[in-house]
Amino acid sequence: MDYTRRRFLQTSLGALAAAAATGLWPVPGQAAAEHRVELVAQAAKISLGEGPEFEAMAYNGQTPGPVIRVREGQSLNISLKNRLLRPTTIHWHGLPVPNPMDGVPGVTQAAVPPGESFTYRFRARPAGTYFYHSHQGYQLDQGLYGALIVEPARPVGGWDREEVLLLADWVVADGAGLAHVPRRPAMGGMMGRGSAGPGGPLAEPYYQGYAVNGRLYPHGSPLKVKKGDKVRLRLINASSSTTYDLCLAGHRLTVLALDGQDVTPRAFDVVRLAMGERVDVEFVADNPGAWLLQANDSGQGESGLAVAVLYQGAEDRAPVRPDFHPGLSLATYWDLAAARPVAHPAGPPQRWYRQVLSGGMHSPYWSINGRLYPNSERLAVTPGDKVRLSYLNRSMMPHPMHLHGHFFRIVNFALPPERWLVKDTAIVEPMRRLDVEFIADNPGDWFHHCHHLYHMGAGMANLVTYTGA
Ligand SMILES: [Cu+2]
Repeated sequence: MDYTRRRFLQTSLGALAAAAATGLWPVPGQAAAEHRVELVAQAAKISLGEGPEFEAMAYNGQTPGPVIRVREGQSLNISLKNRLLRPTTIHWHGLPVPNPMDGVPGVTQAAVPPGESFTYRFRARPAGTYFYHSHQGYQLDQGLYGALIVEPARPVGGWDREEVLLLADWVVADGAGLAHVPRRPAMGGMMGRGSAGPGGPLAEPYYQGYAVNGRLYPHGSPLKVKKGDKVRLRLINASSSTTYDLCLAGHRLTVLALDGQDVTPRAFDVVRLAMGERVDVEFVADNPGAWLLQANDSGQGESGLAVAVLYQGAEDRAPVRPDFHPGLSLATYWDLAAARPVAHPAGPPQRWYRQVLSGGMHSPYWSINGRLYPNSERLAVTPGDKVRLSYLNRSMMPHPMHLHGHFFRIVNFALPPERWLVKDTAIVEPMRRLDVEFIADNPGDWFHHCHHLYHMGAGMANLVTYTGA
C-alpha cells in the first residue's frame, strides 16, 4: 500500500472513530457506509465453454451475475437497471429482507418495466450463503442469478481457500429455457406435457448442460490444492429443476451449513442439494491426486456437472470420477442439527396449515391443497405466531418448498426444538410428509412456493399473509 493511501485510511478511520464516539455514525464493527452495487439486466450472448453461443439473460453481461460479498449488518444499496425487453425484479433468496424489498412481482412490488430502474435497500443479515435471482416468469432459467455472500460480523478463519460454486441447468439455445425448446414428456412418457396451450404453464425443458459458475466441465476452473489445505465450498443450487447429489472422489465432505445457517459439522460421502438450497462444505486435501467433484441429477442419473480438484503435481492427470454406489452415506436433514441452540418457543403452534402437494402425471398443473396460484389460499398469520406447515407430498416428484422473508425450523422429534435445522428451503420427498415451523416476525405478504421453477409457474404457490394482532 502506498503512503498516500495508508495516510488516507488512517485519517478516515480516525474520523470514523471520532464520529462514532459522538454517536453520529454507526459504532465500529458495524458497517458505516452502504455497499452499492449496480446490476444491469440485459440480454447477452453466452458461451458455456463448448457448444454454440446462445442468447441468455445476464447481469452486467455475465451469468452468473457478479458475486455480491458483504459483512453481516452492512447496508446494501442495489440498483437494478432493466435493459431487457420484458419486466424484471430481483429476489434475495433466503435473506429475511423487509417485505417491499423482496422482489416478487405482483406481491411485493410492480415488476420493473423495460428501460426503468429500481433500488433495493436492506441490511445483510444474518451471515450465510445466499443468492439473488429474478422472480419474473422463467428468467431464473435464462441466466438471471448470482451469489450473495454475507460474511460473519466477526471474521471466522481456518480455511486455506474458499470457493463459491453456483450450479445451474442449461438449455443451449437462444432464449435459454423458453417455450420453443423440447420439453420433457409426462411421467412414463405417454403424453407430452408441453405447455397447457397458449398462456398455460410450461413444463421443464430437456436440459443440455449442467454448469458450475457458467462453465461446462471440463471448461471451468479446476480447484487447485496442495496437500494439507482445508477448503471451504459454498455450493448454491441456482438450477430451475434439477436436484443434485454431490460427491468428491477420494474425499468426504463435511457439512458446515445448510441454507447459510451453521450446523454441527459432520462428514458424509454424498450431499444432496435441491433448487434454492445452499450447502457449505469443507474437505481436507489429504489424498493427493486428481479427483472429480461430481453431481448426479438425483432423479435422472449422471448429469455431467463436475469440477476437477487437482493437487500440486497432478495437474495433468485425468481426474478420477466418484463411484456412486449404494453404500455411500447421504446427508439428510435427520443427520444434522443447528450448530448452536437457536430459541424456538415451546408449546403447540398458534396456526397449523396442512399443505397437500400434488400434480404431474397427466396434468400440466401443480397445486397446493388442490388450488393454483394466484387462486390459491392465503395462510393467515398474526405477528408473534408460531406457525406449523405440514407438507404432504402426494406426487411422484420431490418439491423443494421455499418460504420468503423467514427462516423455518425442520420439525425433528429426535432433537430439542432449539437444535432443529434453520432453513428457508426444504425438500419434501415423493409420497412423504415434512413439517416445518416458523415464527411470524416479518410482516407483509410473503410468497411461499415450490422452487422447481416450472412447478411454481404451474400453480404450486400461495401467500403467507399477516393480519392484525
Ligand atoms: Cu415442485
